[in-house]
Amino acid sequence: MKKAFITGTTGQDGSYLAEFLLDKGYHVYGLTRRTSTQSFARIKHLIHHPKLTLVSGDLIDQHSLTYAIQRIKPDEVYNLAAQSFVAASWEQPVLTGEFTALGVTRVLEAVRLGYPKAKFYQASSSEMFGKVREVPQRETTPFYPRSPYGVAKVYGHWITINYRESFNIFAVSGILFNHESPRRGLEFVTRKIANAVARIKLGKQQYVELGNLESKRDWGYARDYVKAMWLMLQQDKPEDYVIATGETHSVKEFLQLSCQAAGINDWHSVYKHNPAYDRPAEVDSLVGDATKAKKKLHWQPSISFPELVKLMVEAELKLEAKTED
Ligand code: NAP
Ligand code: G4F
Repeated sequence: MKKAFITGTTGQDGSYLAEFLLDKGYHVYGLTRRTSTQSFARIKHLIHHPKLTLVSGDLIDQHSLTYAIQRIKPDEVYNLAAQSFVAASWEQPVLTGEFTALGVTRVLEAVRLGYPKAKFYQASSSEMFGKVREVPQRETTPFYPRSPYGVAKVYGHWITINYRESFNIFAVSGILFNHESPRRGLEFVTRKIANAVARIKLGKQQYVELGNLESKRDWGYARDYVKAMWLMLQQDKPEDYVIATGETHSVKEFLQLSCQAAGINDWHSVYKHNPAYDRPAEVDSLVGDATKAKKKLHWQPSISFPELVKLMVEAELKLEAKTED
């Protein structure tokens, strides 16, 4: 039986990846950090699974990581944990650097010292392309990060490559473009819109306050993207891959389609601009070229942009209909 160690198990991607690997018969060890209230909402349906073991630790605590990997001897390590909210990275730049940048080195050190045979996956991000140098962005496109988060991810990306080249560790970096789902945190724009639109439809809220409606993202479905992570670790050679849909859409389009899916005729009537959500430096437009992943991993997205929006709005309508404020 294969063993996988996931950091960030309680997050959007970690929860889908845990499900995916458990379905494949893996024993999954999920790192969780100690908090005064538990953050298990996304994995509550898996908690009693006989092949899921939760392991206590933190990206900031080297010993907890090294000890876990030494003990578990995992075949695969997925480093998904991070301070992942771009807007918060200007408010907490040092913490973002600690978790999102140095945290990667700590997990790599844990692999190097604890079990160097483990294959390692790093959750890199299209946010590294920032002020884009090329359209569409591919594996060879130079980076120009625009936030402390993006800068931290560039560090994580290069330290992964460095451990591959220095210590011969099977370490890969997946450069994933935005991927969304009903499990997305409420602070991210897609879930924020889907949830607000559902609440407006049900009479629980009047409007949604947003920042820049013109920025564009290459939005895919999170379930598809965790499969790509696994595929990268099943290859003979460790290589880095871009994972994206190849389509870009604006925040405005997301809002329009969400209103349509909820049966709200005029999106202008439910929207207000709030400059508090504008960013000190914006990533205006991202669109990825996943040709390499399609050729070598035989990976492709399973749903379209309108299907993703509909899926998210329908999930919020269900959720909000059964939740009281
Ligand atoms: P997410 O929902 O915000 O999950 C982040 C996870 O990291 C949570 O489980 C969180 O634990 C954990 N975490 C944060 N700080 C930690 C620490 N110090 N020690 C241990 N665990 C810690 O993020 P996601 O959307 O699933 O993304 C997964 C990874 O992919 C992240 O690295 C993100 O930066 C990257 N990424 C995401 C996207 C995207 O579109 N989703 C695109 C490219 C790259 P708690 O539950 O305790 O907070
Ligand atoms: O949903 P967002 O916060 O995601 P962002 O910044 O693209 O980051 C996400 O994707 C990255 C991959 O490219 C990941 F690495 C990262 O971890 C995260 O998952 O914002 C998307 C866009 C931005 O341009 C933002 O300015 O939406 C714009 N936006 C407009 N109004 C808003 C809002 N974003 C948020 N969060 N909230 C708003 O009210």
